[in-house]
Amino acid sequence: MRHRLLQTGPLAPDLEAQLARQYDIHPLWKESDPKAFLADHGSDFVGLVTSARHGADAALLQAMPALKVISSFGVGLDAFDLEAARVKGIPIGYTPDVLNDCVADTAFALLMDVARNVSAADRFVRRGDWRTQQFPLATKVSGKRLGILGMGRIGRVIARRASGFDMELRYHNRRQASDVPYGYAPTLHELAAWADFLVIASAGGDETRGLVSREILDALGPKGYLINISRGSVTDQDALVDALVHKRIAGAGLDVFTHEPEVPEALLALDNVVLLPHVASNTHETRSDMAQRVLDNLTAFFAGRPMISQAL
Ligand code: 8YV
Repeated sequence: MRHRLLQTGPLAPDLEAQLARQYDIHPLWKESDPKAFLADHGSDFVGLVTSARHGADAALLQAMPALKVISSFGVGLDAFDLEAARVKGIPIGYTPDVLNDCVADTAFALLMDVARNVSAADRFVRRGDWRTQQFPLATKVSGKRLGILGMGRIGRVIARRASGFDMELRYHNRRQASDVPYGYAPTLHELAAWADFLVIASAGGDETRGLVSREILDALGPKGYLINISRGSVTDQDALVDALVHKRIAGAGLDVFTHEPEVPEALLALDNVVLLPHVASNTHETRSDMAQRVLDNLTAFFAGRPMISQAL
């Protein structure tokens, strides 16, 4: 008998095909009234397949009394009610590590782009402005100071990339990490005041909400750049927009926003901002590795083994 799983939202076609081969899986988002469906059938499912984007809230967990396991596509856990899952003793499989390289690469793509005006220069050429104008000077990256908020798995890979650019590096984290050689800034304010580039690589969720506030942006200052490949929630987005519009910081490279896919209108007109549609992990290679981890976590759980990457 195949295990019955519930799926919260669409996933890559290959992953969906694999899941359908191995499990009796039901697409919740295709139901016209998902709440009513859960009330009638929630107890049929032993597993939940979801993603960092869709997560699982307390209401969903409550509606699935037979639930034994969650397998999530993505590393972020901010869309999960972790306490509700913990109380119910439901382990959450997720996909850390396999996306570190691509997310770190994207941090550097944004950093290089916003400092050297790559996207803005591309727009300049396409508009035909090269024929009549000189493109303005940009900001040097090599040898500059890189501050990283969050020295976790992804922060560490960003730090390694920085050595190729001969950058000076410091970080701020809840706790100082004993196993990295970089300077520790005891406060985020200190880090921002020191850095030329501040990269947000911390987790999202309540613990980091609004950490990059107006005061932090002002500490970063008119020559400083902010890069965010984590979650929009880590910044006070209104304060960030205000700082960018009034040039109280030099620029920003943003892969994430507070209410995706909404992007503040004021940012669209700014040449000192690079905007990406939350694509840091979106490469064929990494998405395939993440999909495999979703499957491997489930296989391990149903074989009675610990999942490969288990958050709870
Ligand atoms: C995904 C992410 O794009 O893994 C995460 O936490 O934010 C991204 O890799 C996406 O959230 C998957 O749903």
